[in-house]
Amino acid sequence: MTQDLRLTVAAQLERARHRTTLLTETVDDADLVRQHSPLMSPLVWDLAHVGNQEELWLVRDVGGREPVRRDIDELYDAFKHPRGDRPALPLLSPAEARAYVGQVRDKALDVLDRVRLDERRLVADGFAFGMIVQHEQQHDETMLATHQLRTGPPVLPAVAPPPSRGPVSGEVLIPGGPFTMGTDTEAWALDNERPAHAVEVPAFFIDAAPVTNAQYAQFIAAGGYDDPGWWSERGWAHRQAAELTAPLHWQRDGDGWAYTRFGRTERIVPDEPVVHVCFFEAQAYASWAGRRLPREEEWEKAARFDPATGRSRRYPWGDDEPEARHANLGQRHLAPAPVGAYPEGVSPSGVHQLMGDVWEWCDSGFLPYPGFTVFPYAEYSQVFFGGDYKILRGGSFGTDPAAVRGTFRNWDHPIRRQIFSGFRCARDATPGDLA
Ligand code: AVJ
Ligand code: FE
Repeated sequence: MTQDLRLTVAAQLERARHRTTLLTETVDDADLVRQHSPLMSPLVWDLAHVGNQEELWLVRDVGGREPVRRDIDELYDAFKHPRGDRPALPLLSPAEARAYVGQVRDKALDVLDRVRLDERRLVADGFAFGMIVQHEQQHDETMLATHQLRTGPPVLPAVAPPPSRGPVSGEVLIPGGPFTMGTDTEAWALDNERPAHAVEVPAFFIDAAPVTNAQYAQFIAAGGYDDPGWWSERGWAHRQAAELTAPLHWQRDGDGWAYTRFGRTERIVPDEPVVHVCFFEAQAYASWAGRRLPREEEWEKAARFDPATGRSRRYPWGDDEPEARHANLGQRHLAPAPVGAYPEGVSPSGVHQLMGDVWEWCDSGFLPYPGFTVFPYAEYSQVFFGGDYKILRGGSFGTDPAAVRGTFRNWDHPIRRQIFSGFRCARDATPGDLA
């Protein structure tokens, strides 16, 4: 068991590093140090920051070893310098950053060989290693978003996502009653996913699939961006100030739309989930459609609750780890897959594509669950609770399976849309629906 776990951890660290390497070796040094958007760090900052977190947790804390570099912690502390200021810092050069992350990794693997995995809660079930694997994969998704914002010819390999295996439309009724939200048993779950607790969720309807480009284009064509009636007050103010007229990266193409993705321009694919919309756009679409966004507990119940057993599953399809047949995760494809592409990933209630493709905005703020305790550090979750954030669930095509679960909680400001964010709609069930 222990040896198995060590091998699993080593393989996961290796997979994350393989991805980091792909994202940082496909552009030249000038591209690595450039800031492609004020919202994003230079790629070389993410690279060294990934190494620095690994050094802080695995080399120094778990391993009790001497620092690899004692002089750079402050440069790579995300709380010390906002993203927009990072290009001006005396950062490690690309060559220095690569050497640094390599040295840290060698030491971390040595620590992995020697550490007793059951000695401290921090290392039980390999948690600290899993946290660092997830951290690197999270920054890899951030770096993928930076790639999407950079200009120039394509550099990343793009394998087309699988086709739809059949139409999926309409909505699904999720019965009212309690379900278990969050987890006590998921070994690498982060503190904000804990503890497991019962939540009473009244019956509701949720879309069987995420909202597609074709559906979203109808909202635009119907004048949705010009009618404040569909928008919240704050949403409309933002729509005006930011001059939103369509999802990020969309451009007019004759009577239709095209988008540029990772350097390739093509017509929008009608039955692909819409991506690169902010919370306010998602909310406006939902009210135009006579619907609303799901609340976080509704999303999780639709994804995990099995009405036959009353149990909450790890994933919509069951308890098995994600495989390519279940969901569009892990940057295998550089786009969401069309609706209907993953019949094997469907939830017990018949909801498709909850995991992968696009992060789904929920109409909930980021708050601790009852009984929350910080573990292992307050700056992952706690400092963000109650801030100006909305929850996103399910992961995107750019999220690694190691960095998402049925219980995983992501959050961002409601105006953000450089992330791979989409949504699906929901509505209350009325007594008539249940009769
Ligand atoms: C959980 C995705 C909001 O990227 O800001 C990375 C994850 N925390 N480094 C982020 C994270 C520290 C975080 N999100
Ligand atoms: Fe980080």
